[in-house]
Amino acid sequence: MSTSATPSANNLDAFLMPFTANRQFKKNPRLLAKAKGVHYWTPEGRRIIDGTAGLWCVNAGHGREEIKAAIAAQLEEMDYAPSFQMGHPKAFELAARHAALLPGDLNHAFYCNSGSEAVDSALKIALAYQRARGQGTRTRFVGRERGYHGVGFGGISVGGMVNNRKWFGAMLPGVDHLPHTHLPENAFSRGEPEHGGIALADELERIVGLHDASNIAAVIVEPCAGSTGYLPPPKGYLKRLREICDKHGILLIFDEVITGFGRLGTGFAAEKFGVLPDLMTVAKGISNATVPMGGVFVRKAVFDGLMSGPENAIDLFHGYTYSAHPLACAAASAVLDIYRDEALFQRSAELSPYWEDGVHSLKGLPNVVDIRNLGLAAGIDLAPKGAVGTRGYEAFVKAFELGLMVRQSGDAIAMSPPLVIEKAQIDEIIDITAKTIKAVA
Ligand code: PXG
Repeated sequence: MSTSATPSANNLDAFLMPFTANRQFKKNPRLLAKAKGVHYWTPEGRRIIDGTAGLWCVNAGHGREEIKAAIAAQLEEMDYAPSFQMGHPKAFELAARHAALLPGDLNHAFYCNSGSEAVDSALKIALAYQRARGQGTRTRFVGRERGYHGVGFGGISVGGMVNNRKWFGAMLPGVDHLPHTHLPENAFSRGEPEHGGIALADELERIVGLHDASNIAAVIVEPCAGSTGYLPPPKGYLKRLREICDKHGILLIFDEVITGFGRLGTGFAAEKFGVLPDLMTVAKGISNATVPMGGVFVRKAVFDGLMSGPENAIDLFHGYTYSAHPLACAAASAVLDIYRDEALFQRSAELSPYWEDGVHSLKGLPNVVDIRNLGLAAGIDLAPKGAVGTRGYEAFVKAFELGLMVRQSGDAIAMSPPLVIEKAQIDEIIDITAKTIKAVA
C-alpha cells in the first residue's frame, strides 16, 4: 500500500485540498475539530475566534441546535427525494418562504448545492430566457475584473481573478469584463466609496457599443465583491448598471452568495442598494453552511418567459440530483426561523458602525495601505513584501496562531464574523488583528 492509502486521521496525504498549498500545509497543518457559537477549537483544544463565519457562510453561528433538530427530523422522515417530475413538501414551502423574504418580484427559486452551481445555473437560465423570448442571439455575458463567481466553467469565465482562470484554457466564449471597482482615490473609505461609481458603470455602454446589445444576455456582478479582498461598490454604481441594462434589454444578475442573508445589514444587497436584479444567486448563509445548498432567485418576467412553451414540455433542461435536497431544505427553513426570531439581519446593521470603527482603528499600523468595510465585513490591504501574497499569508498564519481565523486574498485580509458576534468579541478580533499586523511588519 502506498503511504497515501494508509487509513488514519493523522495521514494527511490522500486528501487533495482545495485552494491550498498542500505540501506546505501538511508540514504544518491547521486543523479544526469542533465549533460552537463564534468559535472553533483545534484537536488540541486551542480556541480560535471565527472572524470569517467559516468561509463567509456560518451567519447564525456554529452548532445551532434548531438546525440540527430540523435536519435530524427530516432524516428520520425522508432522507432523499428527487425533484425531477416530482417533489416534496419542504421544497415548495422553502421556495414560498424565500419568495416572501426576497425584495420585489424575485418570487421564484431554483435550488442547487453551492454558489458555483448557482452561478452556472443563473447563466444558463439567462440564456434560456433570452432564447424563449425570441432573443436567441443574446449569448454573451459581461462579468467584472476581480469578480469571484465560484469555480464552474461559467463562473471562472465571468469571474476576474487571474489565478482561478489562467490554468483552465479557453473557458466560455463571448465574455467581456467591466473594470473592477477598487480606485486609489477611495482608499480608507468608510462604507460605500464616494468616487467613480458612474464612470465605472458607464464602461458597460462601451462594451454594448462594441458588441451591440442584441448579442448580450446578461451582466453578472457581486454587489460588493467578496473574495478579492472586499470591495464595496462606489456610490451610484449599481443603480447605473441597472439603468444601462434596462435600456438595452440585458439581464442583471447579482451574485449574492456572500452578501445574501444579512451580511450587509439587510436581507440582501439588493435591498441595501435599492437595486433589483433580474436574477440573484445565493448559497452559504442560505443553510448556515450545515448542509450544502445554493439557489437562483428569478423575477416574475424571467420565470414567465421560461413558462412560454407547451404545458407538457420541460421548461428548463437543467437541474441536479440534489436540487432541493430534503436535508438542505429542512436546514434552510430552520435557518430562516433563526434569522427572523433573532432579527439577525437587523443585528448585522446595528453592529456595523461598531465594526466599522473597529476595523478603521487599524489605520496607521505598519504596512496598512487600505481598509474597506460595509455591513459586517471588511478588507484590509497590506503592502506586499516580496512576492504578492507573502505578507498576506504570513498574516493569515500568524492570526491563526494568535487565535483568530481570517481570510487571505493576495496581501489583503478579509473578515466577516458570524452575525451573532458580540461587541466584546469584535474587540477581540480587532485586537488580535492589530497584533498580527505588527507581527508581520
Ligand atoms: N459567488 C460568490 C460571490 C462567492 O463568494 C461563490 C460564488 C461560489 O460558491 P461555492 O459554494 O461554490 O464555493 C462564492 C464562494 C474566500 C472564499 O476566501 C470565498 C468563497 C468561497 C471560498 C473562499 O473569500 N466564495
